[in-house]
Amino acid sequence: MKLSFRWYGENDPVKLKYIRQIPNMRSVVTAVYDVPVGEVWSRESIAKLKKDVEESGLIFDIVESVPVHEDIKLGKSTRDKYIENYNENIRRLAEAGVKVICYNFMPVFDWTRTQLDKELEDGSTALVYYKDQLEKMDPLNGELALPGWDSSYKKEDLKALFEDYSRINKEALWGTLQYFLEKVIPVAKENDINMAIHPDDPPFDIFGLPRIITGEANIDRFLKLVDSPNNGLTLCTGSLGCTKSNDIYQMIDKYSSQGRIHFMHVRNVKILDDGSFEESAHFSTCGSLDIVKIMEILHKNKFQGYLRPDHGRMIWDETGRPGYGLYDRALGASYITGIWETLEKLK
Ligand code: DNO
Repeated sequence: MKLSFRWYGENDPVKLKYIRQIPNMRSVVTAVYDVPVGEVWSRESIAKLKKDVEESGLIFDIVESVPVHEDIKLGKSTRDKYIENYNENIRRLAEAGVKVICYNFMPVFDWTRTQLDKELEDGSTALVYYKDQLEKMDPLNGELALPGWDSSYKKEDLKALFEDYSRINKEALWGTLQYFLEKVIPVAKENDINMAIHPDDPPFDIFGLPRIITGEANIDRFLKLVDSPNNGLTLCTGSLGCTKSNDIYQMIDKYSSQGRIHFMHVRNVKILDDGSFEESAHFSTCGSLDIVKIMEILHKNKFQGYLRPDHGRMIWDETGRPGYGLYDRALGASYITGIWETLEKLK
């Protein structure tokens, strides 16, 4: 397992030197943030990231995310230009030593939560998804801003995008995904890069927008669209595991034994009776997922990919980007490292 930590670049209050001080830390997961979605990343920006990360004593070899332009998902006539830009990003990142690229294929919005600062029993705050709150959210008013969302959309852009998506169904989205993969995976292969799609979070339709990377049957279908090891997964335990309809352990076992998981996002969630969920500390008894069991499965299957602790709570009065503070993610990293070390020693 290659332990890694997400970093949002030089404006991130979590400094690289703090990340370096987390025991067993290896790689920094980051991206170029100064370029609009769909454009080519400059070699200078990529080189700067690499330099910053390496100077702090860490490795720059995994990127999250190279986002996919909506025209590609919608199958618009402009998609070929954006796919060529995407392929150019793959080539440039490979030149810089990157081995894995994480991306997603969620229409319009990336991960969605309904509240960013829900106070838990212990006084920490966490990201939550409450069904009743979601019903009251209006994505079209342009005022919602979640940490994972592209904030460059204006009200009019969102309206136009929703209209575009109202004209395509899930099968059409599968078709545009296949088209994208058929053009991108050969370039990834030539450049020795593993592509790792992130599942939809949460793994069901929201705001009437279609979502397809949601569970085992669909992931089986996804992996066959282009049946190559370069076409793989970011397996996010919190995304797929926030609904009881997914057997997260069975999925991790199956896809890691097939060598198709290139990146693990490990986080715990507490599933509530009505299907809502709260993000919790990584420790198993804090949420509904058995993190030890997850690590045991990966260990049994000799997982050698990248793994990062995913969202953390805000603890010890830390402020900053919700889900991406230092302290709770560092606790998560240490917990995961402890489990892995124990499994290694008990071998
Ligand atoms: C959430 C993240 C996602 C992920 C993208 C990948 O915290 O895991 O935003 O980076 O979906 O494209």
